[in-house]
Amino acid sequence: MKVFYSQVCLKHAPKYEIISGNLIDYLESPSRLIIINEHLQNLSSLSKFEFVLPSDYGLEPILSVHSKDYIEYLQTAYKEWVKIGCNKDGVLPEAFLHNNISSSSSIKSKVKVISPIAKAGLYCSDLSCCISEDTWESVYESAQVVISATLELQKIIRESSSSKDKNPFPGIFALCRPPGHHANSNLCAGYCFLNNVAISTKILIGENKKVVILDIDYHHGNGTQDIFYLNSNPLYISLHGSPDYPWFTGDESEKGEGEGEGFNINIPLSKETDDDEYLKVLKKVINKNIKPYNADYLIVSLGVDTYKDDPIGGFQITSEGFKRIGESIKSINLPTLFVMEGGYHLETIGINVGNILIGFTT
Ligand code: Q9C
Ligand code: ZN
Repeated sequence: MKVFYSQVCLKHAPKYEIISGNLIDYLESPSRLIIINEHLQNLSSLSKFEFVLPSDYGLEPILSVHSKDYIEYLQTAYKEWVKIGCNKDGVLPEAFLHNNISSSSSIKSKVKVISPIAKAGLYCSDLSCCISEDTWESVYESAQVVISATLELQKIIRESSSSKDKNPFPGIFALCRPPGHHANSNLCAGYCFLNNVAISTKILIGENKKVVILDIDYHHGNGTQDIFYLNSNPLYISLHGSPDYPWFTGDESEKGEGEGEGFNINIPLSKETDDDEYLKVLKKVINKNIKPYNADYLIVSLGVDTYKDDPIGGFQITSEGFKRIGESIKSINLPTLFVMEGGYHLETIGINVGNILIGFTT
């Protein structure tokens, strides 16, 4: 399996975040990627994984998902922030612009967002998305890793169907950070800045392909849901812990709207969910929803923060459980792009990601 990876993704390294009122070390750390990479490198003695550097496809694919003003904000936020004397560790909002900020529509329409501090509250919806000096470089590279992986998967599919030597369901892994599934077209949230999976999906849809997004990160992928809420392609399916972050979305009743109605499927689960229960639910959704959709590609939002000892997520999934999850994903029988999302238990993050991919390939 090809693994797309770049060290530029390691540069983004905020110092801290606020969780449940506590100021803590930033959990979405560069070491996460280093550990996964090392673990896969070690497995490669069995020639399982082949590492590939991304190419640069520019801003165009990114702008198919995100607004121009939001991208400009991400590019300039840190510089503007330090220019007015704010903390050099990075940008964090101190006030948020809410829809109900004022009952007077005349005040609402006059809200002025000029200061870098005000902008932070406009483009960021929580306190876990600090923008440090190198953030944009890593965020951009993370998207390029996923774009490169998407194009490679497409290429493999095209070549295999023309030569008729069907190797029917290859997989590719985009080992990237920062993650993406909490970001929507103009908001960063939950360690996410650009929605990598959405960018990849848009590329495939642009080639008239049908896509299923299976989001197995512990947290509800509110950004991905929002981006595609009105669309019947992709089919978005999320299995996530509830009640938990992002707190306001992820209910079963959110099914999509208009043409998109029925193409957004949320499966909230309790923290007690163990391997057997999780696999039962996953197999059911594969048979009942994923297979009948008849997609051309599967994109997996791969979080391993479902692991039993994850510091912020955590069902009761074991390392062995991840192998079985990988096997189930293989049974979907589609060309598959795995895109790295969450997972914060550093002692096992390598093994757990490795086990998903081993389950998928063997
Ligand atoms: N009590 C991803 O896994 N704060 N993002 C959580 C928990 C933010 C998680 C607070 C968690 C974001 C990609
Ligand atoms: Zn997560």
